[in-house]
Order: sequence, then structure tokens, then C-alpha cells
Amino acid sequence: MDNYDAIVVGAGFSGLYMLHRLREAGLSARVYEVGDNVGGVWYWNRYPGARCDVESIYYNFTFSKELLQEWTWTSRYAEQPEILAYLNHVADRFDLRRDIQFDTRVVSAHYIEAAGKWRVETNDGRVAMAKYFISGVGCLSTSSTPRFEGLDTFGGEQYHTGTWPHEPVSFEGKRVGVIGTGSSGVQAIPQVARQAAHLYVFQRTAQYSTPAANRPYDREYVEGIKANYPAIREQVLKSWGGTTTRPRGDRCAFEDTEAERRNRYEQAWKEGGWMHGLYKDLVTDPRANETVGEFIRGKIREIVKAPEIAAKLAPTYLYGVKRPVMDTGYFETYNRDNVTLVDVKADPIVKITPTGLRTRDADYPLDAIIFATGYDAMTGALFRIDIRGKDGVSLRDKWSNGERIRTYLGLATAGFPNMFTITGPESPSVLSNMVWSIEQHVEWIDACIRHMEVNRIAVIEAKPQAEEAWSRHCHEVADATLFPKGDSWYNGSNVEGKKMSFPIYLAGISVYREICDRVAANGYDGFQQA
Ligand code: FAD
Ligand code: N01
Repeated sequence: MDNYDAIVVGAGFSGLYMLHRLREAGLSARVYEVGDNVGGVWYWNRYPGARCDVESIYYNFTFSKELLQEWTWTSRYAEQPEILAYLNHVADRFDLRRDIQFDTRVVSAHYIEAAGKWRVETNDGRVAMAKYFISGVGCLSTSSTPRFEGLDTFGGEQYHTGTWPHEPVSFEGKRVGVIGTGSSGVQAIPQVARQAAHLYVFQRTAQYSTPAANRPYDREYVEGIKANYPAIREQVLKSWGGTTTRPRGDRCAFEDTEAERRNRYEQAWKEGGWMHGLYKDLVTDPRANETVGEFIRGKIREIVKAPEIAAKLAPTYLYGVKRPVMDTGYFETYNRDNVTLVDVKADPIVKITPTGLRTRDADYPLDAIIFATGYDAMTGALFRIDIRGKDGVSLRDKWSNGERIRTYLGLATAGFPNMFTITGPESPSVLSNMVWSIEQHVEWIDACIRHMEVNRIAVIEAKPQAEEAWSRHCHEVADATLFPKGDSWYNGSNVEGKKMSFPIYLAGISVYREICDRVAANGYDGFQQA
């Protein structure tokens, strides 16, 4: 049996940086990764059009000045191959691969109280022990395909955006169906439409999408950013979401006149990017929210030539309560002759057939189906591991399958000693620039582990009262916004039968960092240590 100081699951941004810090602390560590290489999301998501939607210059590590200086992004929103190349560069530069075991899934992790260690079993039947068990499994790493009747009978090609083949895929001359119009679908649809003989988009919920306004970076701009990085970092640390792309508005929507609001929205539409931060009450006041919602619907009506298609594409829910999307030519795609929009709320999917897809009212013959149906998010990857803490209690049961998540700071949960969750539920995670949130968590965990090693502490565990208070606070903050009011993967409503308490801390990354730092400065307040 192998023994390590720490076991880390996942070799995306989280696992890679965690491994680096553990090594720097002089600890032995093992990373297990299902894929055959590093990259996480950027290893798996190779669908056409995949790119980040946090600007590239912010969507990278900042822990190494040298790394920051030597890597140069080529466009505002880097494409998947470039981000994957970056993560491979990080792995090589810090010589990380030798402690990563690829093609290996962690199937269980049980806390053995008598030993004060985690017993971790992998799908090759091997067992390893470690004092620390750290999850870097990702919030969006478990793809979800709805259980459509007849799914297995389809004779054509099937893809999910989140597990795209590594070989080139051509849709040339094919009839293709895309199910799903979230970020992945919206990125893929314009690209697939350019290749396919005919593209059918099966839309259940219309999507608020705003232009990305992607552009190549010019060298001068990137050099300017690099020269200025310390100051930029300071600004980002004070921000709500982890970028300075568009500072959050300090006014309410109705403090401006209609014409002023319109100007502001027009300007933002031209610049590209999300719009929910333009006024400070857009995500708290439904009336304010409606002003930006109606602006985007107006844009859809302007872009899409056929009024009946524009009407189907116009979302009616609150803007921002589903993760807003950024696109490159998404709505324009519906002006093409080879694209058909099928509203599957009005005409539901009945089954997949050997030759295509059947809705209640029609049959669609297809050569390929792309499932852009998203993820079993936030808890999916954690629950696929049989994680058991003290007294054999499983994490899945403790959190009632997600309905009653309880964490302390999103980093730890009572009853699961020496276990840490990078970007775990009830941290800012997916409503922030995740790379910065990952760095913050990794550095906090690293400092906590160093504190334990220096002070010869064997066990650290969140106190139940501390996590109860944190969870309550987390919900209070969320309930003061519109976010929990929508159906989205944030609360699991995209996955049949799933229900989740709203699992994201919404006070912003700067407030959150201060709280985490204070907990550490106070000797890990809220944790019991032995
Ligand atoms: P991941 O990258 O998801 O890596 C987790 C790894 O853990 C995976 O490789 C997985 O195979 C492995 N794993 C899981 N379970 C096990 C197991 N049991 N055993 C072994 N290995 C396991 N965020 C942003 O902030 N900005 C963006 O622009 C952005 N774009 C995105 C685009 C896409 C298409 C997607 C899906 C997500 C995007 N995200 C974005 C969110 C993204 O999740 C994070 O930015 C970041 O990549 C997460 O890194 P991670 O290492 O925490 O998780
Ligand atoms: O997944 P989603 P995603 N029948 O859950 C539909 C990140 N990301 O992969 O809304 C028919 O958003 C579902 O419909 P509905 C980002 O955080 C970032 O697109 O549930 N349709 C929806 O339209 C993002 O938010 C980028 O009614 C069904 C779609 O499938 C997150 O990952 C790019 C259905 C799923 O949308 C997830 O995005 C990609 C059914 N039975 C991803 N079930 C960037 O740009 C589901 N749908 C950086």
C-alpha cells in the first residue's frame, strides 16, 4: 500500500497548483486523474468554439512572476487548445507530471479514524493512505446526458461537449442536431452551422447571450498588462468577481434616465462581455433586471430576421439567474438557411430513434447528435466518489444528495477531518474568475497544512456550529439576490430529479478572501484541532 502526506484528486488548474504547493512545503503528494493528461475542463472540452469567457489575461495563474511574464495569450478569450497548451506548460515548467497518476479514477475515500488517515481506492484496485485528502475534482467536470428514451438505439454519431473526442470531427455534409443552448451550445452552434448540411437546434430555454467581442491581443497591450501586473492584481483582489474587465456599477438602474441606461447598455454590447454588473441592482431588483432583459431581447429582434424565430429565441426569465452567456455570432446563425430552431418546450422531445430525434409533432432525421446538455454541477464529481468521514458517514448522505449542503467556508465540512474541497460548494467558485478562486483556496489550504505540520497537529475539522453559521450566512447573502429564483445548474434543476440548495457564496471574492484570511489569522477559528 502506498503512503503519502496528501492525495489530490484531479489534474486541472486546482490539482496542478495544489501539487506544486504541497511539494514546495516538502510534503509527499499523489494526484489521481481520470484523463490521460493534465488540463481538466480544457482537456475534456474540445468542441468547436470552446474558449474561456473570463478574459485570458485574468484566466491564468498569478503565483509565479516568471510564469506570468513568459506566457503570452493571443486573444481576448483564448481558445481551448491555447488554454490546454498553457496548462501543459505549467505542468512541465514545475515538473508536476511525475507525481500525477493518469488514467486513474478515485472510487472511494474513507477516513480511518484510528490511523488519522484517508484510505483512498482507485479503479485499478489499488489503495493508498494519506493524512490529507484534497478534492480538485472540478465544479463542472461530470457531464450530464438526459436519459432520453431510445438513446442507445441511435445509429449515427453522438457527442457530448464535455467529453469531446481528441480526433478531429467533421460535420461536413451531415444533418446535425444540437440539444442544449447553454454556454457550450451557444459556442458550438455557429461553428457547426458553418460545416453541417443542416443544423437543428433543440432549445428548451432561450438564452440571454451578449457578444464576446473577441479580438486578437496586440503585443503592446499584453506587454502593458504584464508590466503592470502587480497593480492589476491589487485591483482584481478588490473586485467582486476576479477581473477588472468591467467594474461593478455603483448606481442603481433607475438612478439613470431611460436614455442614459440605453446608452450604457449599447456601449456594453459594443465592448462585449456580461451585463449583469452594469448597475448594482440588476441582480437584486426584478424591475431593474427587466430593463437589461428587454434590452437584450430588443437586440435579438434586431439581429434575427424572422420575427417568429426571434420570438422563440427571446428569453423571459430574469437575466443572470442562469449563468449569462457570451457568444460570437450566435443569434446571427439563425438567419442561415441551413439552420432550424426547434422549441422543445412547446414541442417536447419524445425519443431518440435509430435515425434521428422525434418530438411530439415531428421526426428529425439526423446523422449526428451533439449533447450540449451540461453538467451534474457542483456536487456531481464529489458524489461519484464514495467519500466517507467519521463513523462511516457518507458525504452524499450528510448533504442529503445536495439538498442540504453544509460546509465551512466551502473549504471543509464537519465530520470529514483533514479533507479540503478546492472551490467547494458555498465558496464563490463558479460565480467568480475560477483561476483566482482556485489560487486563493490552494494557498489557504497550503497555509493551513503548514500550520498543522509546524504545530504537530494531527487532525483539523470544521466545527458543526461554524459550518451551520457559514451555511446560513451563505443563504442569507444569496436570498438577498435574484440568483436562487431561477432554474439553473447552480441549483441542479438542469439534471432530472436533482435538487440542490443554492451552493455559491455571493458576497464577492474580496469579502470572501478577507473572511478566510481572518479565520486563519485567528488560529483557524471555527475548526477543532487535535
Ligand atoms: P477541472 O478543470 O474540472 O478538473 C477536474 C479534474 O478532476 C478533471 O480532469 C477530472 O477528470 C478529474 N476528476 C474528477 N473526478 C475524479 C476522480 N474521481 N478521480 C480522478 N480524477 C477525477 N471558469 C472561469 O472562471 N472562466 C472561464 O472562462 C471558464 N470557462 C469554462 C469553459 C468550459 C467549457 C467549462 C466546462 C468550464 C469553464 N469554467 C470557466 C469553469 C472551470 O470549471 C474552471 O475555470 C476551471 O477549469 C476548474 O478547474 P479545476 O481544476 O477546479 O476543475
Ligand atoms: O451547460 P448548461 P453548458 N432537453 O447547463 C439544456 C461553463 N462553460 O455546458 O436551460 C432539452 O448551461 C438546458 O436547457 P434548460 C459555464 O459556467 C463556460 O452549456 O435546462 N434540453 C440548457 O440549454 C456554463 O454555465 C463556457 O432548460 C436540455 C443546456 O442543455 C457551464 O459551463 C463554455 C435537457 C445545458 O446548458 C455549463 O454550460 C461552456 C433536456 N432534457 C461551459 N437537459 C465559456 O464560455 C438540459 N438541456 C467559458
